[in-house]
This record gives sequence, structure tokens and C-alpha cells, in this order.
Amino acid sequence: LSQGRAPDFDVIVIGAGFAGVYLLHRLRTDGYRVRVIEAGSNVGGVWYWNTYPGARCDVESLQYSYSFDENIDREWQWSERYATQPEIQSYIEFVAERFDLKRDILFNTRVESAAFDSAQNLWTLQTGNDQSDDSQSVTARWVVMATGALSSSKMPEIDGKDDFAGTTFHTGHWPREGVDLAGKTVAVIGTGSSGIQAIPEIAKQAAKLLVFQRTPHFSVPAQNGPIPQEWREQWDRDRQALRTEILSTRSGVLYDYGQTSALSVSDDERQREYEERWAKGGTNFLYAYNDILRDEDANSTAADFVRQKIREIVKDPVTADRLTPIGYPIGAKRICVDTDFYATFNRPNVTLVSVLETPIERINETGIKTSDRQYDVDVLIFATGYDALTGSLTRIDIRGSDGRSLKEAWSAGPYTNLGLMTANFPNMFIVTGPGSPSVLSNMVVSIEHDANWIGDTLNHLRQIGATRIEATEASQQAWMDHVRELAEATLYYKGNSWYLGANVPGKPRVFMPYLGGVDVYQAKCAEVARNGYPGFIIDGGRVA
Ligand code: NA7
Repeated sequence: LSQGRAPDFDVIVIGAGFAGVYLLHRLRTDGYRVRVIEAGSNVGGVWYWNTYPGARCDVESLQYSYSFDENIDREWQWSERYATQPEIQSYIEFVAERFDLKRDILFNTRVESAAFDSAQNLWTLQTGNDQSDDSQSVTARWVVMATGALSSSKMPEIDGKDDFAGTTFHTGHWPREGVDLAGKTVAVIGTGSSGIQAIPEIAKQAAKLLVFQRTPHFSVPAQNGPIPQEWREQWDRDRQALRTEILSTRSGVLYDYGQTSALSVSDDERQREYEERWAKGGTNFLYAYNDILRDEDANSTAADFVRQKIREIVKDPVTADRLTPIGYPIGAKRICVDTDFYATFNRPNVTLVSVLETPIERINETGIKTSDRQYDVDVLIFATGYDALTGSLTRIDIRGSDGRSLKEAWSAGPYTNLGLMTANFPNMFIVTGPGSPSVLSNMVVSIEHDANWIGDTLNHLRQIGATRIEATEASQQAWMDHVRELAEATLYYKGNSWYLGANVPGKPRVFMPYLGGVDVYQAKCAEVARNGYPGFIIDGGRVA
């Protein structure tokens, strides 16, 4: 680069999911030259890739949607309480079209590397695509990683994965042309949220379904259906007030947050409360009392209730036993929300294999070999999860101001100030990054917040004529200590979850989401901006 060359763009946003789509609209409206780079052929992000049968959101549709434009909010009518993947995908496309966003999105293009030039304060990105070996180079002053917290899929460490001769894929890369499962013997490995949503649908299509489960997960019923008329009317009437109320909650979701301890009420009353919440459906169940995620005894009351439900629903006692989660608190691994998951095991064409009892030895040409037998299958589906929060960032070769890669900088765990920036990677912002509420909040609410904070920050920098901002090492150390302390005070710390990186061998055990609440988090971010960005360095130390 010649000295002083203007960057190709003011901002490059990586990813065109909920975050990238809104960022493009917001930053373009504010007058920036923005380019979004997206690996898929359309907008949507995880909702573009996760086309497996049964894929659906487990936050209510009315709340899992943008708030920034009242017109789109009014115009779009969700058909169900919990929207399906196709409906969410159509919604994101509808928004992209409304604001004519696609003309500034480069599709079918992957960012392979990004390097910061400290002399000129700009980023150079190398991109590639699956169709050719060509690599393009593009520069920008600012880069926003809108790459998703659960978008880097994770294959299991099982020998012989490549030997399988039949059809095989990960739920996060379901074949776009669809798969015909009729008459087939299908195996699903993994029973987290994706598996639990897909399994009941696959069971209806396939001749035979084998489910390979490692840890049984806790799941509550969605009780999905049409949006109740009175709720829809209330939403239409009080939309603004409800949207504001959402921001005053811990999770960015209007739940019925119980204010008392589970241990402060009688057994009968507690049972009634859990029954009521079970019948209403959704993760609201976990908020029945204020100490379910803090106190082991309180937690056991909720966990035992779900265990009892499993025994009631599943007819074969051995299968019921295998499906029953033990040894970790409910909620410590992300709670799943299902439609007929447990009842699916009453179908004659469905078999549960516990790999804790009979471990998978290897995958071979015809199927799966466990310690006790061979299972021949036509289709092998991995519902084995994601390298959460950091995976989509560290798989890009990102080099900061000292030439070090992000992967190296985060080798002992991710460090960010407020989840938004990391030291030595100036001018790079992260949306819903590690250290922010992210996956423990309503993602759309957190995405809009982060995008607005980034937009406001860029406006501030433009106003003062600054070309560089970075987080300090001290601020991110303090912030991540705070994130850890908050987590240590809860039962979230007691599960082998992807919140802790436990599902990826070798990943440092660091609790990544911020647990202080969406309300508190957003107030803290606003305060930092208001106070002139303490914890960040602007233009090498100039006082803003
Ligand atoms: P999850 O929740 O990480 O689930 C992955 C599942 O795959 C889980 O049951 C794992 O068991 C299982 N798994 C992983 N590796 C193996 C091996 N080697 N053998 C057997 N089973 C294995 O991912 P999801 O896609 O379901 O959900 C991710 C999030 O996306 C979800 O929470 C929503 O927020 C959206 P384990 O529990 O590790 O024993």
C-alpha cells in the first residue's frame, strides 16, 4: 500500500446474518461506505445454513425480531409463537430487500485473513470463494466481525469419519437441495438443541432412526402454536413499551421472572408452578424462581420435575433412564426446547443408543461400530454442535498490530473489553463476542445493541477525526475477570458446556458469556461511551 492511500471502504462487515444485515443498514444510513462479505449465497447467517427439519427459534418470534424500524415491525406478521427456520429466513430477506441491502453484500465469499497495518490504521482482508482459487484483497478502516457465536460447526473426534460411503453431513450444513430420508436408515449423533429439534421430524420421514446420545440434555416442551390473539393485540398496541421493557430484563426476553427462592415455597405450590410453566412451554420454565441457576437444592427441584416428566412420557423404562440427565444442574448446559422429543422414543422405528454405555469405536464404510455391535446406516447426521463464540473468529487468520494472530492471542482463552474489542487488534469490533451476554440473551436484542454501540462509536471517532481505537490490556483483563466471577457464582460453571469451551478438545476452560444481565451490560456500555471510552485508546492515547 502506498502511504496515505484511502481504504477501499470505511467499514467491512464480515457476515450477513441478523447482525450484518442490520449493521449494513445502520452504518450506510450514517454515511459510511460499507461492504458486507458473506460466505453463503444469501443473507440469513445461521438461519441460512441451518435448514435441517424442525429447525426453529426457541425465543418467541415477536421478541426475536428487529426493533429498529417500526414499519417493518408492524408489517411483518409471524405465523407461530416460535418461528421456523424458513420463516425467519424469509424475514431477514424481507428486511434486506426493504432497505435494498443486497447491492452492498458480496456473497459466496469467505474472508480468509485480515491484517492490520499500524502505520496507516487500516485492515487488509484477503477473500476467497469456493468456486475458484482466486484471492482478492480489500482494505477498510474498520472491520466488524458479525460472524456469529454459534456458526463454526464442530465435527466429533471419531475415527473413520471419511470412510463412510453413504450420505453424511452436519446439521449446520444441511444440504441446500434437501435430503430424501424416506425408506432410509438414518443415524443422528448428538442430542443438543439441534438434535432434539431434528430427531422428531427425521423419525417421521425415515424408515429407521438411530439416535446416538452422549450426555442426556434437559429439554422442555415448546408448546408451539399460533400466537395467541390477545398477545398479538397487546404487542400491536404496546409495542414500544414492550420493546423498552425487554431492555430492562436480564435476558433480553420478556419472561415471567420469578422473584422468590424455589425453596421458600411448599412442595405443592412449587409443583403447581412448574406444571403451569411446562404447560405454557419454553425456557420461561427456568425462570420460575430466582435461584434455580444459583443454588443446587433449588436447581434440583426443577431438574427432578423434568426427570419425572421424562419417565411419564417415555414408555420403555430403560430408554427413559438413558434419556434422563443426571450429574449436572438443569440449565448448566443450554436447556433445549422441543416438540415431541421424548415421545419420539415411543415410536417403533426409533432406537436410542447411549454411547456412554456402548462407546462409538469408529465410523466405517457402512455405518457406526460401537463397543458391542455394528450399526449399518444409509445417512449419518452429525448434530455435534459448534466451536462457540470464538470459533468463527479464530478460524480466520487475523493479525493484529503486533503481527500476532488472534488465535495465538486467545490461546489461553478469549479476552475482550465488553465483548466488543480485543487489545492489539485495533479498529476491529466484535458483535455478540465472548464477554458479552451473547448466547445467554435474546440474540437479536444483543445484536442490535452491539451494532448501535459500534455505530455510535464510529460516529464519535468521525466527529473527532480519529482513525484508530483499541481496547487496553488492563481493561480486558479486568472485564474478563468480572465475567468469570459472575459465572463462578452460578451453577453455569458446573456443566461441561460449550459456554465453557468444554466441547472442543484443547479449548481453554473459560466461561465466555457475560452473566450480569442484558440490562446491566447495556448500561455499562453506554456509560463507557458517555465517559469518553475509558478502557480504550483512541489514536494512540489522545484524549477524546
Ligand atoms: P450442542 O448443544 O453443542 O450439542 C451437540 C451434541 O453433540 C451434544 O449432545 C454432544 O454431547 C454431542 N456430541 C458431540 N461430540 C460427540 C461425540 N464425539 N460423540 C457423541 N456425541 C457427541 O449443539 P447444538 O447444535 O445442538 O446446539 C447449539 C446451539 O445452537 C443451541 O444451544 C442453540 O443456542 C443454538 P455432549 O453434550 O457434549 O456430551
